[in-house]
Amino acid sequence: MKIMLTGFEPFLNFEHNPTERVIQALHGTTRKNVHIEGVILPVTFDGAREQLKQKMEEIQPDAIVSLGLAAGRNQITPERVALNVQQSRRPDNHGHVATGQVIDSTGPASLFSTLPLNDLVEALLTNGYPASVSNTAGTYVCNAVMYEGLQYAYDRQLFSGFIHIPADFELAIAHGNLPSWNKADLLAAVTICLDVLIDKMIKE
Ligand code: PCA
Repeated sequence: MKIMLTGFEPFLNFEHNPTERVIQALHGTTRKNVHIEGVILPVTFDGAREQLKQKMEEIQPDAIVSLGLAAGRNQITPERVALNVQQSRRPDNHGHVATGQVIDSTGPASLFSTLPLNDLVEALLTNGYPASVSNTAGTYVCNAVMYEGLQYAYDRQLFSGFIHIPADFELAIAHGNLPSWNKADLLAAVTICLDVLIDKMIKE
């Protein structure tokens, strides 16, 4: 079995994206016979969804886990819901500003994550990591990627969803006022989430 694990390139004034480093560490690894395929997506509304679609077709994953930086959050936050809308005053990496367009005019208004959200949070807390389910993934590029992944997953009845992670120390120092974790703990927390998911996949 395969999990497609996606992260993002840097965006806005963040000089790197901690999700990229997590993906680099986990790409190509195997846990309990489940292979992790890492993919780094561009932070552009159209490009990210297009590349996700291409990679899903190419990899044919059994589950999709997407990661994004939520600068300002101090916990690992699995997201509950993706909205069928793009809206942000902050430009994407192509300078595009979204003003409330739907992502898919034929799609539902929202899609719920199919990841085992409560199990993820419980496992993180048990291991001493602050975590909670988030009820909004925003309406920037992360939400669009989550929506696209869920459309693919609903058709095929797969586990799919999005997990936001906090900034790392370097970003916090550069920014001056952000909650942050060290890189090893960000990686360990994502690995815990993958292990919870893998156990569910094996049982199914
Ligand atoms: N976080 C942004 C986009 C890329 C990322 O890592 C978001 O939360 O939408």
